[in-house]
Amino acid sequence: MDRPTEAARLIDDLKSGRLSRRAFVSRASALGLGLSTIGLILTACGKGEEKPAAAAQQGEQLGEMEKELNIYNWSDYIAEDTIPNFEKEFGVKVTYDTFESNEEMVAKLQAGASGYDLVVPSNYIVPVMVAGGLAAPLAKSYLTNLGNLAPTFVNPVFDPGNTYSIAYQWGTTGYAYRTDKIQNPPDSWSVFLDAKYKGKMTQMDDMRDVIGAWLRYRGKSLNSTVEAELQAAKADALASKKNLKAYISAPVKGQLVSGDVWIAQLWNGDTAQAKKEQPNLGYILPKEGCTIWTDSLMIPKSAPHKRAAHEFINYVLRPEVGAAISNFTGYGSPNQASMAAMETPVPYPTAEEFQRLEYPKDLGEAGALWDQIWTEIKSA
Ligand code: SPD
Repeated sequence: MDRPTEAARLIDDLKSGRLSRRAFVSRASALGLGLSTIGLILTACGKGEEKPAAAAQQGEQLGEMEKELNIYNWSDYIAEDTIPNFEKEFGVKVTYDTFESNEEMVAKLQAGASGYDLVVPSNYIVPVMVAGGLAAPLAKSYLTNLGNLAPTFVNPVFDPGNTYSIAYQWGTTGYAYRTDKIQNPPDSWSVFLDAKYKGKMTQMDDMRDVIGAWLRYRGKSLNSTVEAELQAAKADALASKKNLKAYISAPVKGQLVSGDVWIAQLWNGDTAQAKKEQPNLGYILPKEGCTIWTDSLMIPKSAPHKRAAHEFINYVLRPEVGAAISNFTGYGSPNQASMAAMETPVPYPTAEEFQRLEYPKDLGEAGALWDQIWTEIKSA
């Protein structure tokens, strides 16, 4: 069979459902079709592809689609049209709240009666939520677009088999700086110890990011549970605190844009968002290393609208929806079918870059010591 005929047959098989989207990507690539062409075909064939009720297998029936959905997500972490388009297509009213840290989100769920149907934890907090009985297992037969995930995000170590979570976005925690104020920015966490920028710098309001940065500064793992290493990180954090304007996470973007802050420990995507308003912004991954993380969609055990939550996850897994989210957030998409439709795809780190990056893990019993040290830093 010649190439055009074979390509046409693959498209027919994809449309009819004889071929999964993942199998289509693999066979179309083998046929020599480029990623952008494959992306366009997937996008075109994606329209009207949802067959949710029919897709559910025995034992995974979630009942009728509910009319409401309550989402709890990080701030500035979704495209402007993601929710309105979902509401229109599925006839569901979405209530959307935001949080600024994993710990804030988990505390809300632990308090009970949150009413949330979807939350977005980072790597290390997923097993904590599962162990704490806060997560509902996913009914995979409703997730017909799961094949769009890039292999790196399938079966993650923090959630074997994707039993409870599906990757949403990924990114890094380095620091943003004003290129018009700082000509030769140091590529080290030591910048926060430099009194030259006193009052013009911030670090994140996040225990894992701040203590983790100081651990890496001393050549240690950002998942350290060794008391002496954590005490050294605390000493560095206290020394740098004298130079900080505040511990502040995503909301620092406004201060970077205005020039009230020149250097801010921050995530890559939030920096990219601020750069749309303030072009004089750069982003650095310090030479000592920093965090790479994945945030995932997860359904709380107490979620009142589990069917709608599954439909939303499946919707986000569409190539065009995933691409629109990353186009807004500036973060990497775990959806390989979205890459072709992204304005500026964020490439997954190379092996060389990975030598400076580390995923945060569950700290186990040492979590209590981290909490205590963070309280001491914040209250000093
Ligand atoms: N504005 C959204 C940022 C999401 C960052 N989540 C990951 C945090 C890891 N510590």
